Amino acid sequence: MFLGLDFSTQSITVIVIDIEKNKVVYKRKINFDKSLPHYNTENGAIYSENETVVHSYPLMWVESLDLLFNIMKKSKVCIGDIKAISGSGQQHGTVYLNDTFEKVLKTLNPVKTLKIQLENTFTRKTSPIWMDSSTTKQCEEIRESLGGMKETIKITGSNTFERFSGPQIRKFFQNNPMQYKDTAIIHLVSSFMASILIGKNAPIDYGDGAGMNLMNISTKEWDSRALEATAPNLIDKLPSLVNSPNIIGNISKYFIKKYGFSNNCKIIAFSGDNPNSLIGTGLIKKGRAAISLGTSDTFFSYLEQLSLDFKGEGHVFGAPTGDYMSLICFKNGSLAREQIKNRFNLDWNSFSKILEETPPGNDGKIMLPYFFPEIVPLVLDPKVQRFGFDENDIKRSIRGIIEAQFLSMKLHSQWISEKPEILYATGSASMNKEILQVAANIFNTPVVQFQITDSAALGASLRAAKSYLDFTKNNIEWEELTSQFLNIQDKQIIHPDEKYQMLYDDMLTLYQSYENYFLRKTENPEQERLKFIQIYFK
Ligand code: XUL
Repeated sequence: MFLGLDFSTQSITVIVIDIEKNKVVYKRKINFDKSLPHYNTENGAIYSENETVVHSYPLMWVESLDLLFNIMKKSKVCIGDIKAISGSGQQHGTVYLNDTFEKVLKTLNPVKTLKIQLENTFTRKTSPIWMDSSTTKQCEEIRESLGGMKETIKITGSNTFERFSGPQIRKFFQNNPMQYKDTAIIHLVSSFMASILIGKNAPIDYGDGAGMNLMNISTKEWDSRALEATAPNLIDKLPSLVNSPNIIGNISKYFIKKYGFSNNCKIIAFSGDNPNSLIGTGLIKKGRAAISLGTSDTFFSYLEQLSLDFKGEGHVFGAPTGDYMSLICFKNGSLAREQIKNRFNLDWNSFSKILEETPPGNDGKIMLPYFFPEIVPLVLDPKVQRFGFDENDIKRSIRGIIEAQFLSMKLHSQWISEKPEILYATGSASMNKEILQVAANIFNTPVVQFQITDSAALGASLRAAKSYLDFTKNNIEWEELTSQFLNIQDKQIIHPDEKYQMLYDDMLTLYQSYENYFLRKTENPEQERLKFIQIYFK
């Protein structure tokens, strides 16, 4: 049996797989807001008055791990049979620790909680997370020092982004120089949680390391120019980098004594939620891409070759297979869909029903869905834009937001040269067939609906299995392993409706014009919209 953990924005999930039975034998999720209400988080985050600043509590993630394993201990799962564990963390978030952290980890007492023992090891009580967009100044400074956007992309695989760890670390160094000085080590969410499991500082893997603007995307080493541009003495405060399949240690005594894990249970490097989801959705071959409809919506694909987006919107990360992956992150995902659902007091069923009843192309009504600051395209001052309808129009609002989300995704993924032949859908909204039908029509590509929505946790468990099997010389191919858990049935494939192909191609151009109009102050495309209505709706 192999265990996968996912520390996501809103919850922690555990999945245990049995690879002899090809089955998920245990799954459990803990929602931070509900189960750990004393942290007072909203969807797992703390928002400050300045809405660009979004943090969370690393101590809450620590506490959730004890809570989860306590629940699991009472289940039927035989914890002692788990051979290896890997994990996943929301990407980019940074955890700042003092020099007692590692000492405390090495001497953890199983009679006490992790929370009590670790609460004094932080130099910063809260961690900036991926939703934070408060580092525009630092992004500009780092980009400048690296010689501009193109050089930055060439070196780190991405332009500087507000949520990326490097700019966040720079902001902390500038605003809190003393606390920065007192920081002995800076972890990512993934390497922080892995450290707790192995009882010492864990390395960062190439998948999550690429989301920092600090790792050289070609050599996969810390890049001295990027480090220097970010903060002084940073090299002394960063963990080492490792290949994602590496075994980074055995589970620490705390977990053996407290929960009954085996002495030999191996820990495989943790990675970001997106690299884990790449495996959890079976994206291990050219032509496979996924849309993950979670708190954020992401579009990601396996890449056989390193290819970069010199327009600066997309990212390239290391893939757990040793290759690369592309990723584009849209912040107005589930939380934006929920804004519409809640505004009209709907449940998801009635939301879907209305979506199904409205015409593709939305009678030529367009929405730009910037409920929150957006990452792609960059919108720091959010405002929802509606063209041809108003906010009380329930039908137009529902179709408007879903079409906008997928049109934007298609528009901003055009730089990826390895074109998707099939899209795999994951995340909570992927349960909704009507939403996926819109995606299939806009991309003009079949969309596969997965029953497993927790692809990051599943991916982590599969990564644990693969590394362990390779380590014990029972080598297995990725395709063989993943296909056992992802057997796709015909009824789960949603095919594009050919009759809307031209309509959506034209609507993509129209959507782009509206984006340019709003963001780049180009000419008002109202005439173009009226022409579109004339062609398709008159
Ligand atoms: C990816 C990103 C998000 C987080 C949280 O770049 O910012 O997808 O990983 O899911």
